[in-house]
Parts: sequence; structure tokens; C-alpha cells
Amino acid sequence: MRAAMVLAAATAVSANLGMLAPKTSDYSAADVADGVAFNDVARMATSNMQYNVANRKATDCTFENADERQEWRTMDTATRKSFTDSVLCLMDMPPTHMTADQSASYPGVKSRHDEYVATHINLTYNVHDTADFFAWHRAFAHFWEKDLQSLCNYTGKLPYWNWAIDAQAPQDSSLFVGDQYSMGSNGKFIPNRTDTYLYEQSISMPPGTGGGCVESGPFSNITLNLGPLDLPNTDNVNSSFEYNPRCLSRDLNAFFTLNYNTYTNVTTTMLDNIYIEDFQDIFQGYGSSNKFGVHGGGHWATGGDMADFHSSPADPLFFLHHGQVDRIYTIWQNLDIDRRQTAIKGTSTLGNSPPSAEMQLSDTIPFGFVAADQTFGDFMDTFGGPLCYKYL
Ligand SMILES: [Cu+2]
Repeated sequence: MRAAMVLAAATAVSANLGMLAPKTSDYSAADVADGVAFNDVARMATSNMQYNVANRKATDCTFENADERQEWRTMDTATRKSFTDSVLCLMDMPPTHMTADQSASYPGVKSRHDEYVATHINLTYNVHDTADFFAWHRAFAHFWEKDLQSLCNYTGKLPYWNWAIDAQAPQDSSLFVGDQYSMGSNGKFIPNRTDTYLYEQSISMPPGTGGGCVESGPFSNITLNLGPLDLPNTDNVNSSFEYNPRCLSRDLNAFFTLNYNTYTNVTTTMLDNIYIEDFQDIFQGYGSSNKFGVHGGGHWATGGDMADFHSSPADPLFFLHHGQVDRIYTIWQNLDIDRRQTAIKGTSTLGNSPPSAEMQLSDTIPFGFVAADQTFGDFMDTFGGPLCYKYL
């Protein structure tokens, strides 16, 4: 009976349910390196997703009517412009959740966007290298997208940045050409810099191609109010929520994309880690020789404010990077949806330090000044709970 059902579905949407998820070794090295394998696997995951969603009890969210999140470059110029306009609107809007009493303790929070930055700063050690890293950042980006739509009249969806396309030279990416339809330029080039040793990862990092303020495009005139807290070669703030008005800085750096964000990096991470505990560790560079993982690689490849572990959401590119992070997680889940959709492992403290209880899907996950606290299990499925989207 089950075989017959699968067969029937297979003719409809060519799902590969019941088959083993693909491995990197199923593809040639060339296909892994140039993205053919990644795109093939992404198609498989989408077929599985379509089959799975079609066979549920009726809900308002269907595969067909779900929001479609697109790669930045595939969005038309008008949508790109309306996206960055709405981001600027959120940065100009006063806080919506913080009370007057609270704002005394958060002098650097000046805007609705800053409430996201402050929330990420507050929760940094509870949402990285924890059981809820993927779910928390999925929800964080979801709330930001909904704010752009409901508070700032954005009619499009959250875009993502597929950095694997740009791994050879991120500074040459069309995302950063600096015209009004881009995500803003690189930072101004600061010459004569030397390598920086990063103690956390015990790695020596060459300087990138920028280093100073973003010079042109939609974000060249914005003021960042919070952070940085832990950047090298930079004056960091003395207290977490200090008011520190300054420009947005970037330092696009192929050293990171070439080592951590190639199609080979992302494909092996996605296909060769079948258990959530391995997948989430390798993804973030914990407990391996992979140091940064594809997650840390995207942050450090952008550099400047995006490299700050705490205040990185200050750069709106954070949300396009996390769109790609969530896309890869979504593909990974859908390659073996029965085993992976609700798979979690870990506690609510970074590296379980200090030790805390194993998280459960019934646990509450905090969203500070972003939104009310949420139930962890509501963010495991992009077609369930408050979510209804897929990636193109
Ligand atoms: Cu984060």
C-alpha cells in the first residue's frame, strides 16, 4: 500500500521519498565544485517538500500559495529598490516594543531595526552552538521580513545571498556594485593592513578588499547605533548596549569565501552530515577543523560589522546571509523529511557552557524586543505554524 502511494506520488511530482538522501560521493568532484550537485539536490528537496505538503490535512498554506524567497540577483530592480527602501524605513522608525523604562538600559537602541540588533546581542550565547540555532535564526529573519511588510509597506519577500556564486571574488559580486539596486558597496579600501590573528579560531586572516565605510548605494548614509562588541583592530564598545553612532563598514574577503563558502563547502556540509548534531556543528564550524563553517564564513567574508558575533544584524546583509543559511537548512531537512524535520539536539547555552538542560520542541524560545516568546517546535517546518514559504 505504501509502495503504491509512493509510486503514485512519484508520477505526480517525482519525489524520492523512501530513498536514501544523496551523498557527495554520488556526484563527480567537478559537479560538486560548480554547483551542479547542489542544484540537483535542491530540486530533489523541493520535490519531497511538494509531495509532503500536498499530502497533509488541509491548511491555508499550500506549496502553490507559499511565499517564494528568491536569490537577490533574480529579483527585478524595482523589488530590490523597494526592499532596501523598506529596510531604511525600519532603521528610521522608532522602537516599537521597548518601554520607556527599558530604553534607559539600552541607550544604543534608536530604531525598530536596533531592537533586532539588541535582541541578537542579548541572546548571542543562547542561540549559537545551541539546539535552536537554525530555528531561532529562521524565526528572527521571519519577524524582520514581516516587519518590512507590515510596518514599511514592502510587498516582496525576504531575499537571500547565495555566496557560493561569489566565492572566487565576493568584492566583484553584483550585490555590492553600489548602485541604487544593489545591497550597497564594499567598504572604502584601507591600504597597508597586515594579517590579523584570530585567537578563537587560531587562524591568521589576511586583510580584505575594503575595511572602511560603505561608500555608495542604499546604505552609505545610514548610522549604526549599537556595537561592535568583539571585532579585531577596532574600538569596541565598553558595554553591550552603548550608543556608538558610526557608518556601516564592510571588508569583502575572498579568503573566507574560498575556504568556507564554495559550492564544495556547502554541498559536503549538507550531504555528508546526516545527524542534526553533526550538521549544525560543521555548519557553524564547531568541533571540527572547519573553523568558521559556512555560517561563520559568510559573516567574516563580508567583514566589518558583519563579522561581529553579537551586533552583526546591524548590517542588513545579515538577513540575506541568514536567508541562505535557512535555505540550506531547509534543503537538508527536506532531503529526509521524516527523520530531519523535527530533529534537534543540544542545549540552550553555547557549547553547553554553562551546562543547561537538553532543549525540547515544546520549549519557549525568547525574542526579546523583536516579538513575543515562541514555541521552538513551531519553527521546524516552513509550511507550518506562523510560516508559509519556500526557496526558489
Ligand atoms: Cu546569529
